[in-house]
Amino acid sequence: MMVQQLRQALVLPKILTVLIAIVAVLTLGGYGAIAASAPAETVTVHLGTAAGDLRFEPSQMQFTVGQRYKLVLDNPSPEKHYFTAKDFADALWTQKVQAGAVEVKGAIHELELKPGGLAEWVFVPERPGLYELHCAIAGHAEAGMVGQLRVAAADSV
Ligand SMILES: [Cu+2]
Repeated sequence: MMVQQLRQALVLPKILTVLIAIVAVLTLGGYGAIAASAPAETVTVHLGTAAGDLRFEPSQMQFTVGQRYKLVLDNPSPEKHYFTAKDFADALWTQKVQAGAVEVKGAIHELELKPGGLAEWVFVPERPGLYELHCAIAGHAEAGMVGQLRVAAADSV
């Protein structure tokens, strides 16, 4: 009887310690995962249309300083297009550009998308302003393949 009580007295704290450790690992792991995938707002822009129209859809985009964005660019049209917005690109911090199995880190100014192409540009705007966007293929901007990227100042809370 005495031995059994002694065993229980020794085993219970061990079980509690293991349970506390498991809870701690799960909690810390959960917070870590949340931090790694901090909320990025997804904005999708089509370069051209399936019918071959020379325009961006949408052609007006709105961003806010300090917010993390995932700009999804695709090309549903039968020809290649550019997403050219150099001043906009200079006013933000690029985390990465992902296309297929390749991830590019660092500054970027212009992306070329072939028909059916898809790229994800993850960035954080740093400076407010109104920036121009155009397709750099000869004649496309003139035909209407232009847009505006507006970056608003962060809410002063
Ligand atoms: Cu174009």
